[in-house]
Amino acid sequence: MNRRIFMKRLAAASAFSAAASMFPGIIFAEEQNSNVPDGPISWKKSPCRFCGVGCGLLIGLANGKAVAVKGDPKSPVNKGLCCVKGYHSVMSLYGEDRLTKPLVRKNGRMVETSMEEALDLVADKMKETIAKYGKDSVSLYGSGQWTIPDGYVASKLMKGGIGTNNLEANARLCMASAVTGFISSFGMDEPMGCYDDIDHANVFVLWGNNMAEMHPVLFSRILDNRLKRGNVKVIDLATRTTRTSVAADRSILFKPQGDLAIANAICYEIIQNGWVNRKFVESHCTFKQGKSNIGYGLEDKFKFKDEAKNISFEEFKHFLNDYKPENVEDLTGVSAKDIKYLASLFGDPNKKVMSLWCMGANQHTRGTWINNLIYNIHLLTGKISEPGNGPFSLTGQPSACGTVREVGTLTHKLPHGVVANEKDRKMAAEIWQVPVENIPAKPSYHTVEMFRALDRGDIRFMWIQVTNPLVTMPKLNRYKAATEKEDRFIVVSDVYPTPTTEIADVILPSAMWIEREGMYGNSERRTQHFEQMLEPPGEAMSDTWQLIEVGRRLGYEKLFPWSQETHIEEIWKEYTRFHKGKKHGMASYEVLKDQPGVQWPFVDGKETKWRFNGKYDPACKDGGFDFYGKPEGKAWIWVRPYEAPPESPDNDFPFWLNTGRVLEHWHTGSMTRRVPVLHRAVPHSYVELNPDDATKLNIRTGDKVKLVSRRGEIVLPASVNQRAQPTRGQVFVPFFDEALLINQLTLDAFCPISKQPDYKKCAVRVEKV
Ligand SMILES: Nc1nc2c(c(=O)[nH]1)N[C@H]1C(S)=C(S)[C@@H](COP(=O)(O)OP(=O)(O)OC[C@H]3O[C@@H](n4cnc5c(=O)[nH]c(N)nc54)[C@H](O)[C@@H]3O)O[C@H]1N2
Ligand SMILES: Nc1nc2c(c(=O)[nH]1)N[C@H]1C(S)=C(S)[C@@H](COP(=O)(O)OP(=O)(O)OC[C@H]3O[C@@H](n4cnc5c(=O)[nH]c(N)nc54)[C@H](O)[C@@H]3O)O[C@H]1N2
Ligand code: SF4
Ligand SMILES: [Mo]
Repeated sequence: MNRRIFMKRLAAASAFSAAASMFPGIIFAEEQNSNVPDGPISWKKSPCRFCGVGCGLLIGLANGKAVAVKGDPKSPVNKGLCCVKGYHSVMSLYGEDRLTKPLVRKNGRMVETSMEEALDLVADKMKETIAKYGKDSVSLYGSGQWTIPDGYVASKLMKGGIGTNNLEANARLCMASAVTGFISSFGMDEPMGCYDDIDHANVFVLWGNNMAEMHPVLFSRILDNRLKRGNVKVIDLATRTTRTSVAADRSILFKPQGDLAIANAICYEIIQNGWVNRKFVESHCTFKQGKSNIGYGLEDKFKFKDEAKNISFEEFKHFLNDYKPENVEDLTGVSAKDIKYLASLFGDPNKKVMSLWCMGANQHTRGTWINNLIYNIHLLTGKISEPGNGPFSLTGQPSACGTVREVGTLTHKLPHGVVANEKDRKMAAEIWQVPVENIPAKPSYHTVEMFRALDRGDIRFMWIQVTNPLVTMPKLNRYKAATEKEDRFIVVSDVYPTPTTEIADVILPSAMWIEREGMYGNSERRTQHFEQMLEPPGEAMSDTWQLIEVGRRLGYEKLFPWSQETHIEEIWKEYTRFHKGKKHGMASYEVLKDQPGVQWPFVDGKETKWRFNGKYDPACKDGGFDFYGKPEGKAWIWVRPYEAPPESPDNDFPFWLNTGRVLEHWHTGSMTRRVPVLHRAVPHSYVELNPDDATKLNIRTGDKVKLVSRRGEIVLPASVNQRAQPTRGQVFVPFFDEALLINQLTLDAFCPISKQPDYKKCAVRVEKV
């Protein structure tokens, strides 16, 4: 079945299931029984392939096929539960149009070829491009859905072999602000706490994330605790009323970008009311001031360097005078009373508070800042690094932590280090057995800038694996045009045809998830192994092995000495040499194979649940709190002001455009739209309007609506009073539908520190068609 037929079928199924779209979330089950085999089913463990919760699954196998899924009762993550995507995950392996043969563009047409020839061509093209334009003209763009071995091999090939830092991953669009938030506040990446915090906290503050749909199994653990313990409150701070808000005890709606002022106002109240945990702050924190008016990265080759000036507590207190709750009501859209209520929850010494956040905070032109500000609140009150008290940054993808952050598949990173640090380069050079001069000390391009470089012609070759940027990049029209320019060569490894494979010069079919062996690392520092359970279809090959094959063809045989049978085990052994010691030690291959996931730091056979607290973390000095990522073991409390977003509604474009996801679909829908039950639940995209705005514009559910931004326009059906509701003056569009590309409208402004784009805010006009 070719791509056109697939799109037609999608459309037909949408029409057929118009009823389903009126009852979003209701699943039609007729296919579910059609595949059940008569014979015995064997069960093998694997982490879920979808979100960063990282549920443990048991995959039911029969006759060489995956036929069933159940939650793994032994997994401490989900204790036997799954969400609808997890339960249907194996069906996404069996879409009729799986890519099984490599395709190569010849005279404008894609023609089938053998894997050997396709890999030869990729390697030849890389060599040719490097010879003509230099090392920094080739690039690799990967993913938080890469397995850890994929990412490790990618880093070794690009940084150790070729000698370019042109390696990035879609997690730049997702987790970059979380990383820079951690690094600037604590000097080390990844949460101090873990999911067990949920079983101890009394208050959960969600900072603009829709947990009921995006981290559903974890959210159910929160609700479960509320039911069992009674003394639990969930506060949904958000810009949109979602299923999460409805389940919460309190829904507090704020204006986009208002979170910066809310967090500062909470700190103001905490100080004014004497709720600061003085002993904790004096012993474990220092105060810092960074730069202000830092820009939005809208211009090419944007450069920014932050500073960290020492300031006193008194200076910090003085800065907060601008954030008296009464004075920020307009800016935030939140009443002083509600801000004071929030502050009182953090301020109450008898309450344990957990903050949770995801893309509302990270996809933000001040994403690093809002991360810092949430930490400020927890640090001022000393509610951190102990069971139930913790700021917890949720990850989106199954291995954004494991692969992109821990292996470090970003331009500035190395496994367990950064390219700018000579010691880190030396360690990598030693483990990789390459001359240290091979590894360039200067980062090159972050994701948005990498696509801009492709546009300019500074980059001429790009290999894209496990990501679908022609749907998910902001300001898509510009970056799509970049891929189509003369003398650009694009290789795409995927499992299905997508808008990204459409622009490719070579398409490599990949082995998906349990068709190969690998590891993922989830939100709570948990590494999970899965074995190969199925044969990949046709000539499909794992992404790891594709990279190795091309690496060998480029002459780096010595870097990739492993056999196909044992390479994952050997890669793991080599990789964990980077992470020795009490602060980052990882479990052995044997332990990972045996356990339903292991949390690092894994020290003397024991997981570390809470870092920076000597009661739980063997790396701490003296058994007390020790923020050892920073000099003097002190965490940094930052002055971070409110600054306006780069584009706000005005007369010409009077609405905010917010974008995101829905429960049933995974990102660009390439996998979940091929699962009939998930597709029918939400068959196409839509624009969600506030009912008051809809009435004013005379728009009803199903009406066609045109959205126009300064960058593009799109026509979609309206959705009013259905699943969720944006605040007045805001519309929301999910991005799973490749036929309705909302990223043609979004803005490519980013946080100058993290370089993560803000997909949650730009200005649009809304017209009834
Ligand atoms: N079903 C499903 N689950 C998924 C995914 C999926 O595709 N489908 N993807 C996974 C991935 S990779 C990710 S990154 C996560 C995303 O998980 P979430 O972040 O929970 O989801 P989004 O829909 O991207 O973002 C939604 C929220 O952004 C908030 N927001 C908008 N503007 C602002 C603002 O100015 N400030 C703040 N603080 N908040 C704001 C809104 O309140 C809105 O509810 O989901 C993961 N889980
Ligand atoms: N408007 C808007 N845009 C956004 C966001 C938003 O909130 N709003 N969120 C951003 C965020 S947080 C994220 S994480 C990104 C996600 O953006 P993408 O990563 O671009 O989206 P996915 O659909 O996850 O793409 C994964 C691709 O890998 C393919 N695939 C699946 N398994 C394999 C495999 O084993 N090997 C290979 N080679 N391919 C495989 C899938 O078919 C799919 O095409 O989107 C970003 N873009
Ligand atoms: S919550 Fe996330 S990890 Fe768990 S089953 Fe659902 S998609 Fe998979
Ligand atoms: Mo993400």
